[in-house]
Amino acid sequence: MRTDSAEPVRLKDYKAPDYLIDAVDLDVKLHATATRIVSRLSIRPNPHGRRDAALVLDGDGLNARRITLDGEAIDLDKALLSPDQLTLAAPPQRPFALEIETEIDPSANTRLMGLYRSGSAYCTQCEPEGFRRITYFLDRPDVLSVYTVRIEADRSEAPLLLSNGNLIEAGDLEGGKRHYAVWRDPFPKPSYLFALVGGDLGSVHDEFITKSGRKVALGIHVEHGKEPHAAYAMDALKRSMAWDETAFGREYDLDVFNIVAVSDFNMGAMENKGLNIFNDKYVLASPATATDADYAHIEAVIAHEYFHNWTGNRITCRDWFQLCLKEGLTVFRDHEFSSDMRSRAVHRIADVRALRAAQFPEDAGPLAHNVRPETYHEINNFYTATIYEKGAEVIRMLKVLIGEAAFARGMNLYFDRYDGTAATIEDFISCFAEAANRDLTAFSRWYHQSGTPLVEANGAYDAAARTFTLEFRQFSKPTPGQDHKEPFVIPIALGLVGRDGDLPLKVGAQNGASALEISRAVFELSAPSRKITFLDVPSRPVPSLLRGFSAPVRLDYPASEADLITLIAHDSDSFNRWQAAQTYASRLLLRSVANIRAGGEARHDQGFIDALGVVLNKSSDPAYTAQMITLPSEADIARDMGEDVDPDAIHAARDALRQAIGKSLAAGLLSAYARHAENGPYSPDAEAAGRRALRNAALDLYCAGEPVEGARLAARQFEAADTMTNEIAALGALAQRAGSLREGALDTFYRRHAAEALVIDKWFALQAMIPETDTLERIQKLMRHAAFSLQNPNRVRSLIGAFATGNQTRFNAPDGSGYDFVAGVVLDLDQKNPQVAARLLAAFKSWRSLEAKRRGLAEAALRRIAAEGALSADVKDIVERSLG
Ligand code: 0A1
Ligand code: ZN
Repeated sequence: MRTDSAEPVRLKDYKAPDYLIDAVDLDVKLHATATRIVSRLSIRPNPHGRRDAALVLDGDGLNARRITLDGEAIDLDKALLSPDQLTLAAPPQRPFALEIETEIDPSANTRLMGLYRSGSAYCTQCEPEGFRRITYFLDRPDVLSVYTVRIEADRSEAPLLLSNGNLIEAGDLEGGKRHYAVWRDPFPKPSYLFALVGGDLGSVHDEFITKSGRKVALGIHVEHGKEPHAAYAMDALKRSMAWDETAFGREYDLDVFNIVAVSDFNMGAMENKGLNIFNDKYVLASPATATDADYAHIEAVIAHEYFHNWTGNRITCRDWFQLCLKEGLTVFRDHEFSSDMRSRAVHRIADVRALRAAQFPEDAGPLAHNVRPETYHEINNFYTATIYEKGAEVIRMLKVLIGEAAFARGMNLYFDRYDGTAATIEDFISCFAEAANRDLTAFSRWYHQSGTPLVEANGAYDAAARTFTLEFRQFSKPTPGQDHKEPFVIPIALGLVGRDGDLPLKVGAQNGASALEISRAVFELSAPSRKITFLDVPSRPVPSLLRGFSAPVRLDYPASEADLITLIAHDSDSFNRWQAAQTYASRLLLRSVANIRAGGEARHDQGFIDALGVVLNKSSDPAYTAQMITLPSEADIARDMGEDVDPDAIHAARDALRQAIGKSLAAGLLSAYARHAENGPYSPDAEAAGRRALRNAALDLYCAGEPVEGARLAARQFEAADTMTNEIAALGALAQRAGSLREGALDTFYRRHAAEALVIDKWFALQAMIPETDTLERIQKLMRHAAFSLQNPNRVRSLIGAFATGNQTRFNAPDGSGYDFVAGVVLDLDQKNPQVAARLLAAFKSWRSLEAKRRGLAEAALRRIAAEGALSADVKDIVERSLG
């Protein structure tokens, strides 16, 4: 196993490569246990590198059988060769050809990096450092090469042979028993974008005509029999291609675009040039097997990988410190796409919920890191919510600050100037500075400083002067390695809400603020504190701050409960109407938590419940209403507490509020449930999905308030459901209460769907999240279930991942049993798949914010892992940073 080197990789040590590899010819003979790879590299000294430097190629567990330099064999005993490196001490200082033959065992590759098998298919995953598990190479993103790939295999085992680019030749061998295909990708690319697939898969074909009239053959390749389940992905792909042409002016550039879905994949999907490889969870969908959320994820991930063709592939990253250059930007682009395809308001709420759930805790704990990190031990561990989601938020802020037109000019400049190169964040930002004619140095701190800033705001109304003054202060706590922070540039979109809606914003040159500082209703907080005074304000307004969540910060404004009710009812900004309801609920819940911990009861607040009742009855946009009536999650409340977190008290407080809402609004919930019944054939579109979302959110609350009646309703829905959305929602409602109804429904669900692995993942996850004391025992039993396997990342995530991240009370069980269990699985899994093990371990990221007893138990579990002798680099990095 590759273990950690003591020294981290540092951004400041970046040096251009000493050699370049212009062309790579790969000859791959697929074999289950002994795949032969002959790699012919056209190498030349880099004019920008050091002369006479040694050539050091990366490997990872390799074994070279033969090496030649310009046709001359190199004595393997004399070459500086190890499984992890191939060194030519004095390579020619002119172009030369190096040929290397390696043999690898894809069936033994349980790390799912490099060439591995998923079922009987062969596939690859090379980002970030998987290519070196196939052959020795300069496995770094700033070495761009043109690849020609010949693949040979038994026809019966692998009738389908794919690689990047366009197919240039194919044919039979040995009378048709074997065959081969040659693929050529004319676009120079880094090794992490290389891909190869061989297998017996079912294919769906379509085509797309680009805006300049070029025909692109589209193929999606899935397990035989699942072809109809690829239709939605194909539709999403065509919409993505069209959208990138209109929204960003980006056209597809090859004659073919292939997507392959596999069931064993460490992440969501991978953007290999012209040959995206997907976790099948993000391709396969049918109404009976996929929820509306699954459809939305498929649309988003298909788009994300496709959009990488420009942001990631045509313009790639100079080094892995620049990961957010492609990931943050591509997430920004896929968010925009989904917002255009669906309701922008609802989408924004979902994105912010996800950001706060995954990124805020990361930024507040020991794993906090910059959007553009400066050191790493293991790059696999930097595919994080900070790089992806916060990276996207930073770009969104940039757009808010400089405006749409300058932003579009900056993007075009970036595409024009950096196409075909491996770029940096500085390159990217320079395009917007130029386009907007503005110094973005201070703004760039978002890339260089970690942690979520807190913005405190206060408002004062002066009735005599008819002015309203807002004062903002920003605070940033120290994060690992960063004790002091410079102020961030925080765009605060805002409005003042009066009795009849938004008031006009008039700003005077007072208190150091000038009219210029608020353009397009966006206030730029770029200093530790600033004031702004609004003029001609007829009566005390309610400020609506951080509209649309214009910056990834925590906002603290002492709005009264009456103010929050005003915002819920009248704010023109749909995000802030939702935010006001969340803020109200969160305050209420935090007070309940304090009461419960002091031996008292949960708090009751009819004013809040009535406000929700009004929202529910008005309900012109069901998807939005569903978001409005969904309370902050237990993890949200824990995050709002920040420290001394007691998950049991949080659960009790939230449960009590759900019960109170369910009881008090029972009639309204039932009526919303009835009004939003299915009214036609299934469609996954946002409108129909929104109706189901509201109906199921209403069912959930109704079950909390009226458990007996609710269970009856849920059971009826469970029996009658012909969509997975309705079926799993009913099962979730039934799972709220222990007893034979729940167990019977779980059995029925398993029998109905035993053949559908992705649905069985849901069955595992739902049980893992039951907040009851015997859940851990249930999970241990499920780990022995025939359908469970530690080898399959989706299974691990569905059972163990769902427990560690979706079951706050049981993962954080007061006796430490949840921590011990997850730590044990991490250690087992580390032997097979370190990357997935390390991700699971990151569930401990908020351990320091727990109350003292749990904190001690979580720390002990982490220390036990740290004390293990043979940890992978991945797990070692996470455990050391977690304890650091
Ligand atoms: N670039 C992919 C994500 C990805 C990253 C690493 C992987 O394996 C270690 C796989 C996929 C994306 O952003 O979609
Ligand atoms: Zn990506």
